[in-house]
Amino acid sequence: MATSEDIHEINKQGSFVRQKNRFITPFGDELGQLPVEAGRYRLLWARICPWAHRSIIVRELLGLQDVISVGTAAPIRTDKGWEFSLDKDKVDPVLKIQYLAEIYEATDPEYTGRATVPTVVDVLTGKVVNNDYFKLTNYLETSFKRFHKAGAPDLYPESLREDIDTFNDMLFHDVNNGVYKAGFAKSQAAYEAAYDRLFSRLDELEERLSHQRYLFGDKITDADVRFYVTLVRFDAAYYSVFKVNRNRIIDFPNIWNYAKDLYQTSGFGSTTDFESIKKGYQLGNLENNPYQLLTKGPDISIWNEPHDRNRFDEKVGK
Ligand SMILES: N[C@@H](CCC(=O)N[C@@H](CS)C(=O)NCC(=O)O)C(=O)O
Repeated sequence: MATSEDIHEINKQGSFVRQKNRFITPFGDELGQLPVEAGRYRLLWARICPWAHRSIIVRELLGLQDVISVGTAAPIRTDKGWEFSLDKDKVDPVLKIQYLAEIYEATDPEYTGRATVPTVVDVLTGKVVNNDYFKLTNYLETSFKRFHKAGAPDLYPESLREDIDTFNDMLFHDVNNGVYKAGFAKSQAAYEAAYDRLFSRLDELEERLSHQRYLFGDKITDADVRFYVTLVRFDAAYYSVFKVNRNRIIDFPNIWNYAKDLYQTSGFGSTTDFESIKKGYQLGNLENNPYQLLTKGPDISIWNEPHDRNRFDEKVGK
């Protein structure tokens, strides 16, 4: 099993710094871009991973399941990294690899970074073409538009793109990655700074969601997908494992109902696996959990309880 030392870069102040993505060529129709074709790419993920979960949700919402195939690694990273041990003979049936690292090695033997999910592989060449988790959902929303199902939501409307980008940037630093900054901090000051920032952002978002159903009004956007993947991991993992315990998500009335609303929306709950999330975060780090105990709670059945977010529809007379 990997230790946190292998993978987490820490700066002089004891703060966690995330590695840069290596494969960042965009998808598109211009020269030098990755050609947008159906059946050409395979998206590799692990159910624990919030960065990968985003793309999986967007793929579902947009109806791209037959356009981009998916390979799923087991939730607990091994010493050799992500392993396709959920598959028959522990091998991804399409790429015929046991470990994700094998495809990075085959793509670039000089690559010294980590093999991370999400990873997009070109099945034609068997090479990694993109692991840009930050932009991947945007490519699915824009470059893959011609393959969207009829009636697919516009998750990245042109008129809102700038605002969504600014929001997503804040969300990344303070919330999505904020929980990791608190959890991986190696100094009290770095931990507290991340903790304070995270909860002050959550307080702001609680307020924002008190007067509209979703982050950008009455329709789901890319920003909601990004917020959801952190929310759904919070009480089951981050609250205890990353020590972000001022309060739980279920203690914020608006955020909690919003999270349930999304969970109960097709594509969100169906791709959420609490068992994998708990295992991945709680058992994935031997140093912090030497006896490998898995928490019995929290009760996840409450995610299916009714939410109150329809109240906004009534307001606009729908
Ligand atoms: N590629 C990004 C984000 C994706 C990411 O962190 N994925 C995690 C799982 S949630 C991963 O694959 N980690 C494997 C590793 O760190 O070796 C990064 O390296 O920071």
